[in-house]
Amino acid sequence: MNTIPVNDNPVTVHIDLASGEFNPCMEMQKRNLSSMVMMFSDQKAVEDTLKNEDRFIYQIRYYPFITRNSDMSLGTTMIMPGKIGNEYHMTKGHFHEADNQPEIYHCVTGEGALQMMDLNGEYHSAVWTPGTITHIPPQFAHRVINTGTTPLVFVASFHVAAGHIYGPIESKGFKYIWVEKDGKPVELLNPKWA
Ligand code: M6P
Ligand code: ZN
Repeated sequence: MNTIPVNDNPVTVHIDLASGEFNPCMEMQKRNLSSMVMMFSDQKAVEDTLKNEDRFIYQIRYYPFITRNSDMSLGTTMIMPGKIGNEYHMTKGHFHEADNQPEIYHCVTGEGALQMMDLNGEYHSAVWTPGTITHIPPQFAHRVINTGTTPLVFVASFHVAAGHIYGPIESKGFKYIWVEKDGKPVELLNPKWA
């Protein structure tokens, strides 16, 4: 990671809504299938895909706005269209390390869904089109799914101090999975939760 500049003055950035490209950008991260093997429910489909390619699933870009006494971060994520077996491409999904940290997600391009779940299994999902904005309360894990045929881009606004926890999602996933059935996206009970 580049050194984060402390800047008490206003900062303006530019985002290309079609690609999620961000200028200036402090950090970029690419996630390929091999870095999120446990997140997909059809492990045979994961194995078969990896035999041919380590498929590029999504890209994260972000810029932290740090002043001497505040911090905010703005990120974009671009998820490629596609499926692993019948399950749509998606982000890994995470809880925040800090239990008082919310986040706002804003869909700017593409079609998809946001799923949210707390540690007791309380589950919510929201269908997304460009312009949809969802407030994710503290203590809800969050994951975005691209159910369309074009890249999905969303903007995220969060405090740098929120942090990421992936373990619970890696081991048990969300309560529901988003799969294609008869050409349409449907939400099915995750076999790991049955
Ligand atoms: C958003 C923010 C980031 C997050 C990214 C991808 O841009 O919430 O903090 O890293 O989405 O999500 P994940 O970390 O679950 O792969
Ligand atoms: Zn988050």
